[in-house]
Amino acid sequence: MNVAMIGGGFMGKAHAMAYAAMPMFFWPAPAIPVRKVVVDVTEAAADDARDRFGFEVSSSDWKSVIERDDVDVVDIVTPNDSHAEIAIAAAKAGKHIICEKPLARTGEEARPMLDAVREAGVIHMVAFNYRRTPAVALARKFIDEGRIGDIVNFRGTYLQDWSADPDSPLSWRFQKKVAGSGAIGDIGTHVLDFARYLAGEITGVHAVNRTLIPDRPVASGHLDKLGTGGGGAGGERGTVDVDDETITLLRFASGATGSLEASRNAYGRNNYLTFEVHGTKGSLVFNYERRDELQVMFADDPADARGFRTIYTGAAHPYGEGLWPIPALGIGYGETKIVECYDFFKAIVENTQPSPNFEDGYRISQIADAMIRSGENGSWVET
Ligand code: 4PW
Repeated sequence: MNVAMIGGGFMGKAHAMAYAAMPMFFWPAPAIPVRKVVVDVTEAAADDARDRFGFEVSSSDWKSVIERDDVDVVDIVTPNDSHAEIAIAAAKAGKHIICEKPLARTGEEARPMLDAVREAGVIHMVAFNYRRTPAVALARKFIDEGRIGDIVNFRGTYLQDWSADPDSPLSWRFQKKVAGSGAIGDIGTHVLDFARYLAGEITGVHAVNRTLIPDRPVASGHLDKLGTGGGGAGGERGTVDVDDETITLLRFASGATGSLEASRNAYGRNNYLTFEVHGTKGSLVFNYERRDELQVMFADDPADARGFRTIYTGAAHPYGEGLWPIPALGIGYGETKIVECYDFFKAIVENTQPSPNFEDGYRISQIADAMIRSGENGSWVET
């Protein structure tokens, strides 16, 4: 199945690796992803991505690429401001689509993307990859089996420090016209995906949002300087017009309550994506920085054995048939993208919509919008 990947940066590397590796892990593969065309902002950048990521051809013209008869799948790996235009055009061209998260800068921008894929009848996915960590899928399995009873609370975090230094570059992630929002849309949406996947639909939010670092050194070049640390002191600085942290209360349709924290100002927290789910019969705890592990507590354990214990995921757990055979051999970021790729191509072959898809992406963008409104008016906002 021929793939056109639009964008060749940090996430382009992750997606390209997944296309190459997926059949090695899940065999026979539902389909073989062919790295057909890679698109970047200039011919030189596209040629470099072609050679580095193993695509057959390169282009700097995404509009002509998505019309090619030899392209089956369009993979949108560009900054947020171009997701909608590319996705709507790809849907009209009848291509199946995977789009990096967040789906769009706002719910209003996401809605026509959902309408377009529904109208075209294509398969669509939004790349909230972390739910495909086997330990996270195991948590969902235990919840579905009733092992922790009815969910009472969800609390999630996504704390990072790659841009906690005020002299780290002004990534597009800090510019509203490109990103739409800051920590809320870039990392808070991952927590929203966990929350909806594990605890169900969200009906209300009450947010406190902040921009701790009001300006940053202007970055050069088209590639995002994500994670390059400081060093920009003394040069031209640009305004940060989005949030860099949020603490939000959540209400769920089920009656459960919860909280979400997302911050770029958390020195010492590298990729601290966590959840803790409490139910009427037990609890589940996950920390992406220890992603082979799921902490479980089942209240129906014998009284003298009741407490958290650690499950290390392996062959007996979700996706274990394709990943590494021995528990705790190590799930990496790459494996979450490989699993995501497997589920996407399996959905295409079986003609069934995967999750999360553009409907999930639209809902999450709506909830993110509500978090921003709540932060502005200081009250609960229904979603
Ligand atoms: O979704 C991505 C996260 O997994 C973000 O866009 C950047 O990479 C920042 O954190 C990680």
